[in-house]
Amino acid sequence: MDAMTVVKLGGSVVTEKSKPLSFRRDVVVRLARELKQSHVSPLILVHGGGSFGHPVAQEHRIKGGLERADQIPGFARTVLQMRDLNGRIVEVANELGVRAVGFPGSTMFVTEKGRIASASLDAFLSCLEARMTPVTCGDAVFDRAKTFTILSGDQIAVYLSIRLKAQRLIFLVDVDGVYTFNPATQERVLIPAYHGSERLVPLEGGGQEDVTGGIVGKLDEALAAAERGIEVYVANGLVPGRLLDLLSSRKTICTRISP
Ligand code: IP8
Repeated sequence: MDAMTVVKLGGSVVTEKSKPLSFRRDVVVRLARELKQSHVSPLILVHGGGSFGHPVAQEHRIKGGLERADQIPGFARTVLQMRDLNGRIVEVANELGVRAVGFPGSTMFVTEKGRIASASLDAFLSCLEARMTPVTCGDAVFDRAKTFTILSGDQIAVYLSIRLKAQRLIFLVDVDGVYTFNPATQERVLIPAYHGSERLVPLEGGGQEDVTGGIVGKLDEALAAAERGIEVYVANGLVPGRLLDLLSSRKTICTRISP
């Protein structure tokens, strides 16, 4: 198999985070078009929860695990809503000519204390071998210690990138990349390269309702991939052309994560 590309579509890109269950169809159409135009293959897509995942997960305190039986319908609802979002993304991708097949995270991953402990990748790998594009997502999943929890799409994207020896991992978010402070002006500055020690400005959309840690969680995960030699980028998925630039190895506005 040729060098693998993994693209994580942030929840703040594929949904409007402030409005419950609001799918950004127009954005997903454009991103699918850029994917198609790039001819990149093999390709894995991972997406986040946005307004389909985080509010319901927070309402039922799914991340902390099973404490009371009345959380169970909330767990099931989170899984259902993520399937709904996954289905919509897969549908749009196919409309635009990307041969995508959905594998929601809850169907593949079991965690232990929130970290991936096992992955059933048989069908997922068959999908790649058939030159199709598997689309998975952050999800409510079963957990060996807590019964259930929330697994972020970021952790999944890094796990798959490392396990399948991806060449590139691109995180699409709703800002231009990673920002730090300029202490002199107190202004935020986009950093072209993040090495793990810079002081960050948390800017990714929403923030508080994000049950999986927002930009800081993302960067912790991303560094683990970069440390294994994978090219890792954080770029704005809401600006047309940035994804296509990265996929075409063209210079673009983004942050490269490198240890
Ligand atoms: O948005 C979390 O995935 P993320 C998914 O990638 C849920 O952190 C269900 C909240």
